[in-house]
Amino acid sequence: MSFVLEKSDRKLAVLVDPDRYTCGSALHTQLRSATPDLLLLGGSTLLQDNLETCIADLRSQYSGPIYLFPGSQFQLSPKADGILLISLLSGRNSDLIIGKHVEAAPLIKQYGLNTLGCAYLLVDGGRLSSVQYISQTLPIPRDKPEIALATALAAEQLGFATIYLEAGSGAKLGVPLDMVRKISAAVSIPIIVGGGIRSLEMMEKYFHSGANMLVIGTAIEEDPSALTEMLITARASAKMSLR
Ligand code: 1GP
Repeated sequence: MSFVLEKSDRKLAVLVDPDRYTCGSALHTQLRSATPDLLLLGGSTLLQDNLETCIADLRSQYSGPIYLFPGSQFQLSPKADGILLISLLSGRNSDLIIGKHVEAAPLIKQYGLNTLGCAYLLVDGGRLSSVQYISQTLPIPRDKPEIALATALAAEQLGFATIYLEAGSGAKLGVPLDMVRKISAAVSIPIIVGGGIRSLEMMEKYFHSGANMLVIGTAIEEDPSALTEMLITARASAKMSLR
């Protein structure tokens, strides 16, 4: 099952970190009645070899697409529907812009995974993030929307399918709204925003600023029942955007 994101969409993806996921947990139960548009699976590190167990467990409850969101080339599986193929375009670590992708490409092809090419822009989220530490790259400063905008324009010109504005999991401060607004207005490819999104109000503001999909991990990990209200907010924002 492939996943498509359009510029008119207002979707919600839930990020599941395999290291922090327990089979049959509250989130597993919650997914039976609350169906996000996409499940993303991955993390900056992978301490346990349980990727496939997680996919099987999630799939028993969830009928939507499950995409890998890999922190490394070790987080690949033929059991997923696809892969969010991120290129860390805000950094200058060539391995994470194209190197790892070349290493993984034959396996992705062999596994028959759907791919969604994504320019990944790390933005300062007010604290040192795992992505920043592991990738050894500098995030885009919060008060420099022009750098984020120029990088987003380059991503569009290079032919990326989507742009992911990432403040880092557990960010103190999410991606600035003004940055989302400026980029969304300037590019015609869809925008994904994630990192530090914890409230319905914040979700609404991001959607209103032009985000096409929000990725939420920590808040749902801490309280899986929050997913129901978050989905209602996403669906309401989708209806508003169509008006
Ligand atoms: C991280 O954007 C995601 O890649 C999710 O962040 O865990 O803060 O929701 P949170």
